[in-house]
Amino acid sequence: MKRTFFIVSLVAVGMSLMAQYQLPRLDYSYSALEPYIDSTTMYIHYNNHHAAYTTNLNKALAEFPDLQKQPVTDLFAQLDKVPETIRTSVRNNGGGYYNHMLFWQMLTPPANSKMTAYVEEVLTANFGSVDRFKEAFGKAAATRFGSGWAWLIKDAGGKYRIISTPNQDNPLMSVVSVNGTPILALDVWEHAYYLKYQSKRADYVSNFWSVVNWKKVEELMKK
Ligand code: MN3
Repeated sequence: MKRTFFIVSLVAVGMSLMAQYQLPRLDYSYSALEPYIDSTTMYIHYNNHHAAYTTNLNKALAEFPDLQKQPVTDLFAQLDKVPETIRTSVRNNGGGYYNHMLFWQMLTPPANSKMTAYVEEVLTANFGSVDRFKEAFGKAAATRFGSGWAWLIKDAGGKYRIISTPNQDNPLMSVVSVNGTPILALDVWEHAYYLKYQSKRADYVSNFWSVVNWKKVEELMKK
């Protein structure tokens, strides 16, 4: 009995050492984004959805130690080089792992969500005004059919653009037509808002502006 337990423990430790990707720590509590994003949604989104993408990414890569060693963003950039048997899983679960990691960092409690002068300047220069930026981003989020993400990205030429992607695709992926560095992301999967907003995605999108971590946005703009 004891011996079996010991072996099982060793296998468990071995598996967790092999697993490269881990659910990142949240910098705030599940209830910190209330009333705009509710506590139950945050709990389920993080512990069920994000955790599942992370576990499944590790599973997909388990038999490919060379790929495990590469940053997942390198795999996104060359998805066609990822073995066909795991390509879809790396795209969906790798995307899910990475996109949510970014998303949590781009959110902050409402009291901290204050736009910085630098971000205001960049958005005004690129989109005419902050309101016009929000309108265009909101439209990308509202009109993404089915599940996906809205993004503010900085392309290779340094130009800021708003795009949306289906499923867990992101602007770093070779399969996505417009590439760039993610600056701001919004999850518009129903799992991100349905408990509180039901079918009113537009209300979720407009409330998102109350919990954006603009300091993080500035940091990403300056990278
Ligand atoms: Mn999600």
